Amino acid sequence: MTRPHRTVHLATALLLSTFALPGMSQTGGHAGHHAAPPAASADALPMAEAEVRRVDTAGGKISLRHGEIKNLDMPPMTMVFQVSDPALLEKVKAGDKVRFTATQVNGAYTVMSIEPAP
Ligand SMILES: [Cu+2]
Repeated sequence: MTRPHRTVHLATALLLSTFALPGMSQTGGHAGHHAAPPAASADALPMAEAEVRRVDTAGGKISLRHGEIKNLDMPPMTMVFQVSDPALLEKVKAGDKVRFTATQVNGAYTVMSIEPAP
């Protein structure tokens, strides 16, 4: 009974080539893919605690002595973060105890939200 088996494979090949054709004919599809917004949203990130060491408003960076960051699998340490919005740096100053969320954006650790600790 090799005949039905071969028929199934032929049908699969036809199906695959049918699905592949529309994608190959789309010349503008690649650029559109890269313009897609990042899946990460600040709302979904867990809050971490930190003390502000230095605020670099001009450079858009902040140095934090932070506690564990669960979503980044990072132990407590002092390090420099990028910020997603320079306006975040206006809310805090060196010495402040803060709560913040962070994630990786294009490989750089980035603060997505920050607020003075209650
Ligand atoms: Cu760190």
